[in-house]
Amino acid sequence: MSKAVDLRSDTVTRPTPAMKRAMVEAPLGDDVFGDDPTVNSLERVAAERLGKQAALFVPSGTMANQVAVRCHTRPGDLAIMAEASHVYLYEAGAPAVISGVLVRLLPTERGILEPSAVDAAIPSDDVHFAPASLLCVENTSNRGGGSVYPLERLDALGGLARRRGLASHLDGARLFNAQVASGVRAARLAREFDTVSFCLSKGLGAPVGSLLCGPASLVSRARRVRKMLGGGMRQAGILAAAGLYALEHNVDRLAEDHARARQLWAGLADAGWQVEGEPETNMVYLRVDDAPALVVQLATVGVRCAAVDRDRIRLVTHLDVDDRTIQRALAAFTSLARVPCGVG
Ligand code: TLP
Repeated sequence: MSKAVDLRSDTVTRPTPAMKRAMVEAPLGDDVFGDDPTVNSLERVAAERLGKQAALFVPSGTMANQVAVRCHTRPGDLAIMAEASHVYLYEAGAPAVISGVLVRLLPTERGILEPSAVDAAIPSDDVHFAPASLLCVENTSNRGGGSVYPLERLDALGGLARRRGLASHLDGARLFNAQVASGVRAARLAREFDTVSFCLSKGLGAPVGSLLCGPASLVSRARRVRKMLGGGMRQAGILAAAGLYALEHNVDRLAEDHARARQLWAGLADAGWQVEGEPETNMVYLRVDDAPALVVQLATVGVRCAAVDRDRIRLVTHLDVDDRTIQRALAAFTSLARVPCGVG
């Protein structure tokens, strides 16, 4: 049987020969001493691309977010975010453990926070209440379907946080997908936020790494928190080189992933599957009767995907998916249509 089509996540991509060459050829040093030239250039380029003073290279999106939460809060503070947010749902309870913060979760439509709901969730300055010190926003929203925040909404949320005395962090794991989908540059999307993280190891196709970008003073505190968490890496330039390559070559091509997600969505809808809203970026969500059972069945016909709830599966397009693999995935779904686990 030919190789399975892997639509579990855009994290599954493997570096291309050209990216590997850039990694092998990168000048290296010891980044904990601050002298890895390739890490230093990646941090410079990332800060510039995101319109912030400085950036810190970290091993994962989770670490970027959690270092940000730690730098923006004190134990006992309240952090406000969407109930669908990765920082809360998929980071192993880190806000409680690493930062000792309470999390206030807000319901959303497709993961997009309402400024009025955020405003109403900020407690008054009263001795009974945990003081709110941080607002986290996720763009694109993963569980929201890969949805993209309208620029005005981002500006409103960042502005609201500032007015109410909260710091703001943008989880931009897929911010370049948002840039490509909206036509608004990442730096502009992040403008009203104090800090922004983005991942190299998702749609951009690098094997490892994320950046936390923000004011120089915060980034220098973040460097110490990264060390505390064991994220200080030595000849990390070998990884940073992949990131530099990704930023140079793999941003604009995200449009292809978005087009393929729409193609997959339309094909599944035509075949009678209960698809959620039309993809804005690289994710397709389906409602099904029994998601874990369907994932097992799909694996037997050569498609790997993720069950994100009992009744919901996610398919993600990425650098290692081409038009032919979309056709193969659609054929596999069709071969299963109108079986008990699917919704036919
Ligand atoms: N998301 C992963 C899983 O953890 C769910 C995926 O396959 O989508 N922020 C957002 C919005 C993310 O989607 C992710 C990864 C992260 C942060 C964390 O990145 P990593 O996996 O590098 O820690």
